[in-house]
Amino acid sequence: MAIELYGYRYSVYSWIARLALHEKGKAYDWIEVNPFAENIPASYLATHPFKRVPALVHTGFVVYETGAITRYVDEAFEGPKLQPAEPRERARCNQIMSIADSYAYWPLVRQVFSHGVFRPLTKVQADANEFQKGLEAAPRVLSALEKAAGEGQYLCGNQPSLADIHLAPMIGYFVLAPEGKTLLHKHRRLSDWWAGFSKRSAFVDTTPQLPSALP
Ligand SMILES: N[C@@H](CCC(=O)N[C@@H](CS)C(=O)NCC(=O)O)C(=O)O
Repeated sequence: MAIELYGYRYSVYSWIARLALHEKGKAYDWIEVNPFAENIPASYLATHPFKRVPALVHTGFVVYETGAITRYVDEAFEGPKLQPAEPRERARCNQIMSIADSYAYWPLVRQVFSHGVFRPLTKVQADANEFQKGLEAAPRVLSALEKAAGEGQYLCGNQPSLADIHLAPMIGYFVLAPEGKTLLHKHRRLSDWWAGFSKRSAFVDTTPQLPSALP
């Protein structure tokens, strides 16, 4: 059963979708789409009317929105279960995914990583004010995640779940800024989780290769 994943190599949400497929052990074809480009193919715009990535196509079934994709991957295919069955653990898993989308993505990725790491690397004008705003917003997000995380090896117990898969790429980009790493290390649970999860082969294998610094 062919799976096609449309994504952009540096996109954190595409990374989440790839990570879910790797954790599930499902092979897929990768189709590169840069959502920031001006010439996005019309066929992709028909697939994703909001011009974002990723989108997944599985034997004619199209799904976009990363949480919907990863839940579909978990529920449609054989492999390790990536969502807790127990209602409270499952609610916690969904809560962490939603915190990541609603409160972590913008400051951690679009402000700290983009303006502190990616733009300087690619010689695109960075805004120090945006970077600072991200650093100021991050502690509240990290404290909330620290509180939501359980005491198991992973965020929701002792098995990896979609909560880990949703949050880890965002933290992965955030800690590339030394200031981000310092803030993460103020949180014991999150630091311990990060030290373990970031070594998983699915995570290492899907980590985007950032462009090397341009002269
Ligand atoms: N709600 C979407 C968000 C996806 C998203 O924002 N993707 C970013 C890349 S990480 C994107 O396509 N950005 C293009 C833009 O902002 O124009 C999801 O869950 O998939």
